[in-house]
Amino acid sequence: MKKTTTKVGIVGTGFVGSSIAYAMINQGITNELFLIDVNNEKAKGEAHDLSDGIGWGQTNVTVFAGDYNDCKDADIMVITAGINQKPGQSRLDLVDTNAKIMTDITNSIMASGFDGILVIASNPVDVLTYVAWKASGLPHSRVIGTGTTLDTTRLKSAVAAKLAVDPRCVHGYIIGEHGDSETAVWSHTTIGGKNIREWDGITEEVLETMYVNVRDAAYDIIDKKQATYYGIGMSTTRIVKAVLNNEQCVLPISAYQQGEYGVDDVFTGTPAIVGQEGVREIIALPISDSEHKQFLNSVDQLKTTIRSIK
Ligand code: 6V0
Repeated sequence: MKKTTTKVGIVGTGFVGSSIAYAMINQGITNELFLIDVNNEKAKGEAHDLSDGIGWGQTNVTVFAGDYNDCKDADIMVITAGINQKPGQSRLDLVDTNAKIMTDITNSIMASGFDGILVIASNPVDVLTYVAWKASGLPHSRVIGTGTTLDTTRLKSAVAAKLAVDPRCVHGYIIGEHGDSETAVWSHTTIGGKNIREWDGITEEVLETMYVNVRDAAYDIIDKKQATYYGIGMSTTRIVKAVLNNEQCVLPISAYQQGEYGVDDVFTGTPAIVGQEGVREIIALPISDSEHKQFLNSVDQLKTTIRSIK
């Protein structure tokens, strides 16, 4: 009989993990949600607090603090554990500490007999998705990094504010590293089917300012409130929903590249079709030469970082 209930686990219940849990509960996308953290008291406290809201939620959700045995029959495991950026730190600065944490956690998840989809949010996310894939032994289609989903929704918001339209009506992507070398695909950014460069008030300077503000958004937010979490909470929830509902939806996730953009053996942000089997296929956008050059530079940085892991 087809399974009708869904079970999702989150490892790491800090700012990001608890924000993902909160967004998931509010959108009522799973029946069961369990939380794991090296600090078990924190996981228990978050589970209790989140459970207290279910009476006013969309749907009944069982929320509890679990352990790695609970991963065995989970549909999706989301990993958010690790250190976050401190003011002035780049995402790539976190790699050595977080690669070790990612390997340990992935090994523990897989030891349970887990046979679902991994969704990685910890930074540097493209590099750690590669690390998790290697450690898991899963097909690359079942390991998804949050990639540039957050950057892309930031781009939608920036364009929407400039043109006074709904962010959901802005179609475009940030691709490449979720980080300092990311690329805005202006050549395929449209609002109502009209390319952004054809809108009144849009100049190359305006586009560059929007790009820089999107790229540097995390630095700005971290300066002001020490961490970023609501945006990634909603972005990760969007990916989890696409998998659980078998949406075959196009999302700019970190996916394993096999030549689509002239690069291979790296996970990075590109639009891809996502459903219950994970990543069905990457969409190879016909990006401009300058966008492609920037994307290749981004991939070089990711590969160098992967090679540097101690
Ligand atoms: P946080 O609030 O410090 O939470 C991290 C949590 O991980 C803590 O509760 C730790 O106890 C836990 N933890 C650490 N090691 C382990 C372990 N071995 N097993 C289980 N739990 C462990 O950090 P925050 O939640 O702010 O950030 C988490 C990660 O998400 C960082 O790497 C961030 O850089 C990253 N982000 C990723 C984003 C994205 O777009 N992908 C966006 C924002 C942050």
